[in-house]
Amino acid sequence: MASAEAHLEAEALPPISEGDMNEIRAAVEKGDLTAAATKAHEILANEEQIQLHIAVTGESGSGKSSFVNAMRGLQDHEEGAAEIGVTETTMECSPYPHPQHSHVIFWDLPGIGTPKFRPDTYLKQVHFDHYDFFIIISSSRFTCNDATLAKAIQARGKHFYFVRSKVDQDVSNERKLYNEEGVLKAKGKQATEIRPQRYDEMAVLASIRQDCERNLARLGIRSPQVFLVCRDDFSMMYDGPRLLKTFLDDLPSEKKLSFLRCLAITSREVVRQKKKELMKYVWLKSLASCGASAVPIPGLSTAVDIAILVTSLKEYCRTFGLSEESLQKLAEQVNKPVKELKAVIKTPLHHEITKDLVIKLLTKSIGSAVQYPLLVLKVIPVVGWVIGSLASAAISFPTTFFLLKNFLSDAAADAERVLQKALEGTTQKSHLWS
Ligand SMILES: Nc1nc2c(ncn2[C@@H]2O[C@H](COP(=O)(O)OP(=O)(O)OP(=O)(O)O)[C@@H](O)[C@H]2O)c(=O)[nH]1
Ligand SMILES: [Mg+2]
Repeated sequence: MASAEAHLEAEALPPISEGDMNEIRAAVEKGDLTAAATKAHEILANEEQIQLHIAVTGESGSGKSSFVNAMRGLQDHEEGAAEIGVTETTMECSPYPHPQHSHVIFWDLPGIGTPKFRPDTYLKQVHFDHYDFFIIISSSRFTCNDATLAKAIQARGKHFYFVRSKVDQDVSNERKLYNEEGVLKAKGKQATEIRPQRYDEMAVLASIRQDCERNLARLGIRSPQVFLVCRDDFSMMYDGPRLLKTFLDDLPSEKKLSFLRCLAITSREVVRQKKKELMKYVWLKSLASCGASAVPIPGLSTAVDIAILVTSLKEYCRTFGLSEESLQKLAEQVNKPVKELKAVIKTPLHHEITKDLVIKLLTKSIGSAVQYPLLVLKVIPVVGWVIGSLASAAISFPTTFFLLKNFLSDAAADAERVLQKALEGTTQKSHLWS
């Protein structure tokens, strides 16, 4: 476990209402720790119920279902994947919850502009209000239907994103015009005037992006932004990482954690963002664990609700891909023995989180709680100082606080090491969001 002191920087608050915060503060000031813990419980339970509905739309055959599968980390052939095909396949709005985080739901919508789904009635037919934001996909130039749809979404005050799919095909087609050394083969005036003499993938991508943006501007979309993706290695390649970051930046703060939970660990930045968001909830979890269900821990002078801690540690493992299933999947993806990935992990895996393990970790973190109680009060905003004045919480609160905080930091560090190991010796680079 990392030292307690190392992680003691002032914590940001989770996105909870002022009313909820005042209720907690008032309960603690009255010395009613049970009421404060019950409120913390309620806030956490509500957070877990937050759903995120993401609509994926666009013309028939543009790659919507493939995109939904990519976002859910599924190959097209895997169980539970959306049906894909070269003929029109998606005829109704189909929900696809993320396999590990079912509160994030991707909606595979039917293509716009087919006889059954006319542009003027489309948004009503697909129940517009249901979605948090829209992704409009095109595999070539965006059409008039796409632009009409974007304007209608914008007029109703929601975000939309233009995604240009199948960019791997364009890159591969363009590459064929160059020889193995990357020198342009085509000699015609047409080819040489519009292409550089040496192959340059970034230039190819920039030109597709500019073409899409120009075409959207012509259709009346102001300052359009287009993201180029392909379904394979979606979150690592082309504009995939930038697209995910943009979704995250645009989401209201109360929905960020839901989205972050389901992001694959593809960069150190993803790990950092997940950790940062989860950290905001640590003090609430600690508070909830001091509530009515807290029971004395044999051998420790503290009473704690162990079940909350078990659930929280399991959540950290799931969010950072530290489970047998996730590691196995990653090992297959990068073609490495799972043993190699596991060798860099220092924290217990998801299935190893038990009541006994938590009691062992509590014993360790009680040392930090005794050693740094004042620091805890300093870094936990709003309620820290009042909690410190309550005898019943004086030890259990900082003890669980340190346990959760340290486990979270260690799990994040493990996730970074696993990522590094997974990418070692491959040509794939971890993309940073920048
Ligand atoms: N090379 C390549 N092919 C893709 C990509 N995305 C989708 N495809 C292929 O494009 C075809 C259509 O993909 P779908 O995902 O079924 O398209 P859709 O928009 O859901 O189609 P409908 O449901 O009929 O409206 C399939 O053959 C996919 O394999 C991609 O990024 N790269
Ligand atoms: Mg489809």
